Amino acid sequence: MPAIDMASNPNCEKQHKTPWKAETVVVNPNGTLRYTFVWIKDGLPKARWAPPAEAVKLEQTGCVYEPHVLGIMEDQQFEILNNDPVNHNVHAESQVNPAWNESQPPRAEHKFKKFESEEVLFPMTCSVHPWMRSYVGVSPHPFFAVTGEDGTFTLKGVPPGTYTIEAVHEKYGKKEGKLTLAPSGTASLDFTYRN
Ligand SMILES: [Cu+2]
Repeated sequence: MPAIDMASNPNCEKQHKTPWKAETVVVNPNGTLRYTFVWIKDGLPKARWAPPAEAVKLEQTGCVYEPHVLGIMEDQQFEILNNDPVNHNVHAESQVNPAWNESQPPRAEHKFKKFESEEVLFPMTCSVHPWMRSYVGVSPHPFFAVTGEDGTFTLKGVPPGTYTIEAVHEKYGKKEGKLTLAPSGTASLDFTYRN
């Protein structure tokens, strides 16, 4: 996790007591990998899942995107906040969904966006601050998660079936696994990345 040099922008730098570290590869204390997007890639019955009413939020605080990796459903509200005293330029570098690049001044109105199409994963960057980077996974269904501080992921309410589960990490790429879930059952799957 190399430290990020924010000296070019003192208004960003002074918001951090210690230098902010890049979140590309975050290894948890138990040796697992954080910020890996995990989702059901294949095997679900043909159905349409309605997106939740709540928006998924992406915040800019101290010139850092938070969270670093997020999942959102197709057509779900995506809310972007600038909590900083500086101008940001939010750039969705999507390839399936239309890309956009819009400035967001300090204390500006929150931005509300939607992504219409499945796309796992693409970067959100900032054209002002080259170190700012977040990743978005757009899913047609609600069965996705991002690994956290213990490296686990949980997909709840999945109908019984046989599935292809995919893990996607921004640096180490994609891994696939198969999993069969019995009615009212649970199942587990491990992914291993080697440097
Ligand atoms: Cu920025």
